[in-house]
Amino acid sequence: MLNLVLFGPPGAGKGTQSQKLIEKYGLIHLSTGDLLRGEISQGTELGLEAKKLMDEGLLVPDAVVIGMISNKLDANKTAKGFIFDGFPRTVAQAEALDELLKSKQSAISGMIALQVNDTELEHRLLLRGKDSGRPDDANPEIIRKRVKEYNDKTAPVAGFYKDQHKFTSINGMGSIDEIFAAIDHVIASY
Ligand code: B4P
Repeated sequence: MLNLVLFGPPGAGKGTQSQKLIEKYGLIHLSTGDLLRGEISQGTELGLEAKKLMDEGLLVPDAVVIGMISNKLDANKTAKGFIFDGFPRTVAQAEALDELLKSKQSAISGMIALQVNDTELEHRLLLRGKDSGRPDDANPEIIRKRVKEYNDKTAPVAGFYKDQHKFTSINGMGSIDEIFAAIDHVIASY
């Protein structure tokens, strides 16, 4: 199985590159951001709780996202592999993912990190906020809070995969196709 973790700060292009990877490799896309927004749009209790945190630029509790991913893995037992987009976002989530995959005789193939500077991140997210309707994209203060959450809680997840020799970093600035070519090159090395 090809199991990829796409990593990077908010707006780094994880969702954008995931779409291209799905087309090429036929993997199942698991975006915890999309799953949470799905819960919000259905008005579930989980969605109502998550919305308060997401609108403020904060992470939702580990147990919530780990439960969602576990359900999705169970629902896709015959998949060729998965793209984990926006998950794991804490070391506790990374440990839980390893355990979940191990129980299915599988493992992460590698983490690919997209490096983008803070000015470009803010620019991309504010641009998307103009028509996405996402409250967390509309306000520079919330965007900065999301980047801070990333630096405080998510950046250490890179170390978890470095220790397993599964970490590769690429330049996330440039055209979408250039970045995809760099990701593809990494996948070819697995
Ligand atoms: P996510 O939905 O994961 O979103 P993201 O980090 O904002 O975006 P991504 O990196 O996917 O950027 P995209 O490709 O869309 O998270 C939202 C929130 O959900 C979090 O803040 C948190 O509250 C919660 N959450 C999600 N997962 C969680 C977890 N595991 N644990 C706890 N909480 C969790 O690109 C952004 C923009 O840039 C787009 O407009 C795109 O068109 C543009 N773009 C992309 N590539 C470009 C390029 N090369 N050049 C120019 N623009 C580009």
